[in-house]
Amino acid sequence: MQNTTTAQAHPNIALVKYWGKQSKPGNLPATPNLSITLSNLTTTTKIKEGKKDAFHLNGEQIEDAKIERWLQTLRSEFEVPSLIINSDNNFPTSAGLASSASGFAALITAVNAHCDLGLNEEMRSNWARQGSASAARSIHGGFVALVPPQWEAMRLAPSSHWPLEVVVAVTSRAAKAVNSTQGMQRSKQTSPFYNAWLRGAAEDYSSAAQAISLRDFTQLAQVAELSCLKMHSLMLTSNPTLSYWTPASIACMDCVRALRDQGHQVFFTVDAGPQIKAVCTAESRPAVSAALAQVPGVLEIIDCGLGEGAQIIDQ
Ligand code: 2P0
Repeated sequence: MQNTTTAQAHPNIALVKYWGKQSKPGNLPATPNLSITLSNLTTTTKIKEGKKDAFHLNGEQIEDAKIERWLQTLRSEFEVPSLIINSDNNFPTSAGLASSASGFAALITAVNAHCDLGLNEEMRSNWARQGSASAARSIHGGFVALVPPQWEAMRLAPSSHWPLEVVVAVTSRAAKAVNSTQGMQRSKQTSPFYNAWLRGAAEDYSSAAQAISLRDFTQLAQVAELSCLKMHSLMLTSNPTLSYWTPASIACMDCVRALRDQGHQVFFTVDAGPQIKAVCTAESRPAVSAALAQVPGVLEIIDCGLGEGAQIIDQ
């Protein structure tokens, strides 16, 4: 075993959303979902052995029940010593930028290498999913699907297949009040639209997968925006309501629609937070970045390409 092992992973953005879990164990999504892995936004996780487990996030030691439970489950199958984990994000944490996705993907990748667990990509994806379902997708780069029956993420296509770009408009850096796990549970229990959401997901997934395979931007834009807005309808109709948007989030969506009316290839997606992700072609990216930067309330613009999967960078 080595002294320190460092892994990196990128967040991913779902184009067909996951919002709701199956009742069985294993942290299994209720619906098929599909994402793109980003570049530029990065989680770097270093691990080494210690006398007891300790977790530092962005330089501060914190207690994280999710990570503790996850380590306990991992230790029920493997010999894993006490670990000092240092995880740093170069982007806002817990603010709808999928820091738990890149976090668990980097963590299982680091632990696997450090403790020589012998996990292949499918197995790492399986373990990442048990920490956070969206993390299963960040094991891979490019276009990624998380689908039944295995619920281990698989790469649909590499980044080179269709080098889309993503402009992230940050409208708030505050951590969200209700985390995704609690939010999903609330939506499942209380939203009158939950069953309709389940019924529509397979069709949305197939349509998005086909659009990616054909590089059909118009079809992908239509299905991805619809999946996003259906998910936010579930959120808004949960009781108590889950309202993740700021006024600037809505203004950014209008801005993206206006850009599309001007002929740009761009669509938006929004996760459990107030940031807008505008997915676009390389040709439209400068206009999209410039227009979103002008929207009142936008604090920062982050331009990303499509990124690679989780990997060891130092051991
Ligand atoms: C997604 N999100 O598909 C959706 C869209 C947020 C909105 O997956 O309970 O942190 O840890 O499995 O993976 C965020 O949920 O939830 C998420 P858990 P996770 O990207």
